[in-house]
Amino acid sequence: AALEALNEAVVDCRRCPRLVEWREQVAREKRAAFRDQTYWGRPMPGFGDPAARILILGLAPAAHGGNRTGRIFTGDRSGDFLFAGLHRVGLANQAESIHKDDGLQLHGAYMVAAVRCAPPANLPTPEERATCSDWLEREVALLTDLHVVVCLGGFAWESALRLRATLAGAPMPRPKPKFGHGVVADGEPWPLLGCFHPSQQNTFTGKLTPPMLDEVFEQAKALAWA
Ligand code: DU
Ligand code: SF4
Repeated sequence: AALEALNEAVVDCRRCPRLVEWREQVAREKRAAFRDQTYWGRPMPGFGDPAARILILGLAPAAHGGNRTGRIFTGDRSGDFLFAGLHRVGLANQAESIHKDDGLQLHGAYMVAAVRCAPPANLPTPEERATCSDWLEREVALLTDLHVVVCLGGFAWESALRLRATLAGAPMPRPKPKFGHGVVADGEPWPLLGCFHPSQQNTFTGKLTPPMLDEVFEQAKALAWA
């Protein structure tokens, strides 16, 4: 119930002027191209199992993915790749994520974006990341069963390192743990596990393959249920 209340609050957030402008502009202009559907154009709530042991941390919603459908990673190619993997390893009840009411459920996993509004060129600023981290802090405080955070890409990795430092009231660790696929950064309150981002740039070029994704999810499950 507390998670639901948080999600109801986050969808009304307007703290980042540049992102508010962009998410609404995209929704206005592109609604015509998807005219059979409503176009979300608002911040992205978290999604998944409230008893999650695995948190999957993304970058920010894609303009025509989550920003269109209103559910994280839903309706774009990154999501197709990601949910197929989550289904293969038993963390999702189905492989497809098409729209908000398609019956998808996660089991043992929860997903959030480090920045919850779609940014121009998929690139939020450090200031936007810092502003939005307040929502992330509040959300992880409610996910009390977490054991590991899977960071999709270097931006999520950086966000998670900063989040841990904030929660500990400590400065950023030096040297900073370097992001990599399958790399673990131990630390309180949970280890971080790096995973290449499932963007088309990585999946079309073979930098991230389905077996590589499964391997990281299996590693996450081992950390989560050790
Ligand atoms: O009403 P609801 O948000 O669909 O959640 C019903 C029930 O299912 C609640 O215990 C959360 C859980 N759940 C889940 O395990 N995974 C999901 O992806 C969504 C909901
Ligand atoms: Fe609010 Fe985060 Fe969106 Fe900024 S990115 S407007 S903090 S939800």
